[in-house]
Amino acid sequence: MVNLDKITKEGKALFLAYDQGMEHGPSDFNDENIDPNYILSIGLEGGFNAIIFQKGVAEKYYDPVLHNEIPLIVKLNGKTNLLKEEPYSPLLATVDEAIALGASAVGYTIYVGSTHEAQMFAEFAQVERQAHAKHLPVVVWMYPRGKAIEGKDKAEITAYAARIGLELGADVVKVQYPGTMEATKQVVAAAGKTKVVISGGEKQDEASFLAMAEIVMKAGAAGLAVGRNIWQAKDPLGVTEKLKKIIFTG
Ligand code: FBP
Repeated sequence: MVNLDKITKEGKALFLAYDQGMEHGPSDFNDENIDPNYILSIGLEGGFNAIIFQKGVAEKYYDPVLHNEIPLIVKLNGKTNLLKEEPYSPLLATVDEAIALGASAVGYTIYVGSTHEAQMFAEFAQVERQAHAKHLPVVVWMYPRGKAIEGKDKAEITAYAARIGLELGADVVKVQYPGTMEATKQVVAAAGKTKVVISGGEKQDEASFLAMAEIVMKAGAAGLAVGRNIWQAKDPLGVTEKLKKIIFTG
């Protein structure tokens, strides 16, 4: 098994996600958080276990020497939210490019249930093979999407998605909050030895966001990978401190 020490602390993790510039566009940003340097400063001061960038942002902003206290996860695929067809997120960067940028892990999104699922499985399999050959951990975003998912039970389909992460060889599976503690327990059980991190989702009020974090940690998740609920917050470091208490000290 690949060593996850660089991107976890005692088996737990808090990642700072910042690939929304591609996924959602600048509508997610304000004058401050549009600047990747602002996100890096939150990542460093907040003591996050890793920061998630697309290749282009990593290339221009992440300096492996200057920023060595915050490990980098390079997101290898991505897409916009402009096309409304069945989602496909193509591979945009290689494992070797991520390593050259100083990555401590790589990330890839699979839209489970999309008509393009098979293509994403095949691409991910390559990524997993190449990353593991170089002892690099692999984080997979498992997001059920597309017509085939309509009407499916959220808890069940999220657990299914998490299980696929295990079956495909991911070290960490990132899923959206399935809605309840029971559902999160099912997700964690399905993922087995693959660690589960829950994504933050759209910005919500701090109390509800932290309540969700408590539920998922009690259900056995390894942590969270959060973007908007941190860097859209008025006091990102304040939320981070509270979140770290929940994740690391319980
Ligand atoms: P947030 O915490 O901001 O939700 O980020 C998590 C994340 O998975 C990002 O890595 C990604 O850009 C985004 O959510 C994808 O969101 P969507 O649900 O719109 O596909």
